[in-house]
Amino acid sequence: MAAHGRHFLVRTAQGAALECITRGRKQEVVCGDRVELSLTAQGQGVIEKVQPRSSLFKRADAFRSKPIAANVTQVAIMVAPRPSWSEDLLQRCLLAAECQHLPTLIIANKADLPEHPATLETLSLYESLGYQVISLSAKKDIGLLRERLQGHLTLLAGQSGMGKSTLINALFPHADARVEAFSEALDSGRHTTTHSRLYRLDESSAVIDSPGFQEFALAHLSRPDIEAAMPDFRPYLGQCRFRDCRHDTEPGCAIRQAVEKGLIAQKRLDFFHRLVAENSR
Ligand SMILES: Nc1nc2c(ncn2[C@@H]2O[C@H](COP(=O)(O)OP(=O)(O)O)[C@@H](O)[C@H]2O)c(=O)[nH]1
Ligand SMILES: [Mg+2]
Ligand SMILES: [Zn+2]
Repeated sequence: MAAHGRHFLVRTAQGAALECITRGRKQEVVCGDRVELSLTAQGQGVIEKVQPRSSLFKRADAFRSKPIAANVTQVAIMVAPRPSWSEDLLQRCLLAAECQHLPTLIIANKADLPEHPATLETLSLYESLGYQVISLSAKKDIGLLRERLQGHLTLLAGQSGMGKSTLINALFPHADARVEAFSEALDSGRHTTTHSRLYRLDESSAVIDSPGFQEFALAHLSRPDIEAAMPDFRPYLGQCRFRDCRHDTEPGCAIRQAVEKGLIAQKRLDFFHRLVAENSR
């Protein structure tokens, strides 16, 4: 239910919340994991084993992998006009979800602000790629979102300040007091969420609130991984003259031709080149 460093809160089969630790440093446990426990004499839980995962949403820099949530079945990415949101970060989250074959939902929050239409305008490109956009105001009305969460373990991702915690509060006004206390101890008085935390809607639906991030490296992805995770590139893959085409200055590049014809947005090709350059440093 909650993960912070080596401290965890685990919901047991009986529905109780148990404070747990892991045995070794090597063992990586993240929010959403299903685990096997043992109890110490003091009644504390020790995580012995992590069950195989159906998905692992993660980022990674050149040095280490940073898992964010396990077993999620969809990723909701929240953006909002104030503070300004990063289109580059949105694209990275969408790509990370595609790599795990996870459906996504883009939540355009703060619909009450006058800059909201401009946000929707920017998001129309992603809608045209097949990504779903839901427009709402977490402060006023979460609209149809609740039904979109049914039957899913949803990861709520986004930069800090977008309104993730506000949405969580609207969805879960009666959070478990014991879990809250544990969570507050982890955040140690800070106003921002510093750890991931799972909130249960019902037996088959839950949402994981993750700490906001300002960067999202995807160093574990190769050029073919990145290409395959871009739905607008897919129809043209394998059609370039050279099999190892970088879609840069090579003659007979099907991707570049699609950009010239307006079938792929220039900023998507720029995004692709940015990621590939980062990963080959
Ligand atoms: N105008 C407006 N402000 C919002 C809305 N949702 C959240 N906020 C504000 O945005 C700020 C950041 O919200 P928070 O939930 O802490 O964002 P988080 O960092 O993503 O968890 C707070 O001041 C919220 O009151 C909304 O729908 N409309
Ligand atoms: Mg927050
Ligand atoms: Zn090419």
